[in-house]
Amino acid sequence: MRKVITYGTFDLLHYGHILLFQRARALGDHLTVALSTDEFNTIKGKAAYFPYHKRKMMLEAIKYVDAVIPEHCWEQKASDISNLHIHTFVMGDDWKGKFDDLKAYCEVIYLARTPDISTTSIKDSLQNSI
Ligand code: C2G
Repeated sequence: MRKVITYGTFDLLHYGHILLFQRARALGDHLTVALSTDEFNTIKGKAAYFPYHKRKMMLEAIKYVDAVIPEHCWEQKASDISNLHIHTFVMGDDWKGKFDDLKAYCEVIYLARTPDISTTSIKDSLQNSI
């Protein structure tokens, strides 16, 4: 079984996230999403609108997602890849080059971000519509 993994906060789930999952899943037979915990989001300087358990529940409802694990820190990727026998690590290309060190463990693929949509743009447009 060819396993794929990707990492992120996935707050205010939108079609850009879904298109990432769809393309990542198509690279193998199984997709694991490592979902940033609320505590790790604080380290990332992000405050998710939805708490971890709600973001997890939504991801688990997506047909392209086979498993959701917590992302507690930046440094867990190599051990996740080894422990879960991952073949391919995928991120959107805003991260291009940032995780090339993982090529020692698995295939590393950066997929083009979906243009014109982001959690931040959703928050900003809602803020401006008040
Ligand atoms: N993404 C995308 N297209 C968009 C928006 C996001 O392809 N329009 C992708 C991003 O490139 C990323 C993933 O969706 O690969 C998740 O994005 P975020 O939830 O913003 O995650 P991020 O804060 O980048 O956290 O250790 C890695 C970090 O956890 C990544």
